[in-house]
Amino acid sequence: MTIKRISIFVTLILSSIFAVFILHQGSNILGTGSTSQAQNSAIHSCPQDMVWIQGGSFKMGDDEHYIEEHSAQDVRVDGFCMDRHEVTNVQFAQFIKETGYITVAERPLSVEEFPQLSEAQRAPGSLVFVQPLPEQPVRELGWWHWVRGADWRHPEGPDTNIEDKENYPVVQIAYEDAQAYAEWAGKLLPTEAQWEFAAKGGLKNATFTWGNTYSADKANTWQGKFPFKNLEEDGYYGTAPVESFAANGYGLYDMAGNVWEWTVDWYRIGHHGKEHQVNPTVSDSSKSLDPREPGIAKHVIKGGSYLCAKNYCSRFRPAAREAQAPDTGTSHIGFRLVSFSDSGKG
Ligand SMILES: [Ca+2]
Ligand SMILES: [Ca+2]
Repeated sequence: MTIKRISIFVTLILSSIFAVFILHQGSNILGTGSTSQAQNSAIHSCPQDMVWIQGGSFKMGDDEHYIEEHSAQDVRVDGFCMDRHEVTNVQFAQFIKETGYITVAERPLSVEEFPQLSEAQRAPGSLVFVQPLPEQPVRELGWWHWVRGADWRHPEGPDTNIEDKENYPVVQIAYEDAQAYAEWAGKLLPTEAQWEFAAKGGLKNATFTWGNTYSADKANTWQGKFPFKNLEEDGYYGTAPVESFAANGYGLYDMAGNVWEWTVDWYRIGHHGKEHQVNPTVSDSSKSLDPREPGIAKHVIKGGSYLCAKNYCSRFRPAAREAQAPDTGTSHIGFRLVSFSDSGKG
């Protein structure tokens, strides 16, 4: 395992330090309804399975939750098309079929870069969530296991597969894998601002994509005490097929939970400096700073996943964010794309 790939452990350990979850009340619906959204998508000729997100001003970030979301800033984004759902296994398989692309998790570590490691230690693999037994003492983040042979076709390890999971979100995707797919599809990874604006679905001052009250019926998250007890009240232990839960006000599915989603933005704590910007983004990797691992530039991921519980990593909110090293895919990170034209592949 590389130092970078190890970084997820430290990231997730320290993220729990900020695990304070405060619900607040009050919301206003500002956005258009689903009918006008569909009309907008037609007017703007979004590619198949994408919806037009009419841009606008919004409050990016949240002053009432984790510190990395502070301070909320007034920003604006221009309109764009966005994938209605997370990129699925069947979509990713088409990309692989046409290009022969080999994902990061499928590649052995290079001898040149890691001469100190044995051939076995350089074998391809990725990080997989393994639920500890209730009676089993477990250190923080001890539920993440490096598994040889884990990749997008074998999300939990070599003995698993994606048979009959065509419409599940693809996982074990490193940042460059998502970028390669985007290039093939003629689309782009979203900025954090685009993603967050879209996730809100037109709701102003709402905690979640659907309102202010948590509900297991609204998104694929984790109910019960993480990591020991998954009550599956939402019907899913792990990932769910895309569009298993209701869309938000913009017609986008799983903008909360299911799998985390990559953005192009480099990660910093907070939103300082974005005030009144149009289409803000952090595009300079040298500006990336995760205080928990200051030597590693990381991208922002959004939306939380099926592993996010109210007692741990409650980041199934539009404003929530986390840092992820570009070379590290896991069993709960995927992506979706944006576009500014109708030329992208469906
Ligand atoms: Ca679940
Ligand atoms: Ca998601």
